[in-house]
Amino acid sequence: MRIAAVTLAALALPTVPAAAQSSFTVESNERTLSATPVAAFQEPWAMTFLPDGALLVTEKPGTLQLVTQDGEKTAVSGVPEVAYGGQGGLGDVVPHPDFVENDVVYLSYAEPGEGGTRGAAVARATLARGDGSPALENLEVVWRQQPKVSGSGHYSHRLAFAPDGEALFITSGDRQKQTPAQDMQQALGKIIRLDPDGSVPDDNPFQDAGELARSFWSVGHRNMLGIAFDAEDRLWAIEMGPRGGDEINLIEAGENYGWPVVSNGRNYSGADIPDHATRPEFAAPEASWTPVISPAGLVIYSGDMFADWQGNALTGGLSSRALVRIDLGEQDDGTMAAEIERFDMGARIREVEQGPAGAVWVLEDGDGGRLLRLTPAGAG
Ligand SMILES: [Ca+2]
Ligand SMILES: [Ca+2]
Repeated sequence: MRIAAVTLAALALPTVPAAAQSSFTVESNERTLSATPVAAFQEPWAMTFLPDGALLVTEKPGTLQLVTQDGEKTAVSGVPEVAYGGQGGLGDVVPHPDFVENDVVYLSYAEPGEGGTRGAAVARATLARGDGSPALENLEVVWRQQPKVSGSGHYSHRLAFAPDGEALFITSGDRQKQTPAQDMQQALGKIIRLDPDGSVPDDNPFQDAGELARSFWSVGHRNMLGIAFDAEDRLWAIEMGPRGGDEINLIEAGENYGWPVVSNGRNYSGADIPDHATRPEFAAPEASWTPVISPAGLVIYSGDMFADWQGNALTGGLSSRALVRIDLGEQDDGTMAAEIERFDMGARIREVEQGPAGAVWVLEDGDGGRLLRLTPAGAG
């Protein structure tokens, strides 16, 4: 008991950042950015800015960190137990649209089931910060991925609120089982739309395909590690393909995005999968990548610091060790997206956010992954 008490006390103490690491530069083929290390984490997975400029950063093994813009970290108590392993653990974090009034945040995580099965879950809780020992209170699970299955991959479990704050969108990956993405009796390989309290809206598109399907917004997805609304209220999701065929999709209610029937990539076995163009009944990606970038994190930029990026999507690249900028306007080929710039980050990038004053913040992947603030080189 005494050891546990000491551990809790240590967790609650702010961790003063080590001597600030010096900035370095990262480059695309057209510009140079200054990258300032702010803090380092144990397998960071996602982050979000709170309205006052503080950050919440998730660490996959199960720790939620409250972080100042100077990199001072304090672990938040009250995080649910997570099924850590493979791609699973603590996942995304987003504030409720009315966070200023209610201090509510939403978290996703992998949770264990019976017989070694696992599934993603989403919970909401009040973030109490008053006394310097931040805690999640009144935690309530609002969604569970059904069914729980074996394995520990492709949870997806990325979160986004509709711009009006009236709906929560959850990416629910195919759990590496593939065919459930086309099965209306399983929530795998779907984008889910719920009321903020977890109830199912009666204007979701699949009202007559079974009780579970009433929660689906779109189907036929693989592993979506980014979801975001743009300034025109369009919903975008970015999805890892197999060997080739990463996708960014414009998400419409009731659409089928084709996985695993079609993909612009091929299976890891080398077996071909028919391309999207062969089956026009499935919604085709607005852009796809072969070789893959392994996209992780998605934000639509709206700041002033990089004024010419407004309306562009930014995604992190894992295998590509990159920050990728994507134009979301009509392209010559009739699609609505195209990569326009790629920064060599020299590390797998797990997450990207727009921070105060329009700086771009990214999280490196893995143990010791750094939080970096990106600004124009020479702008200080
Ligand atoms: Ca985020
Ligand atoms: Ca697809």
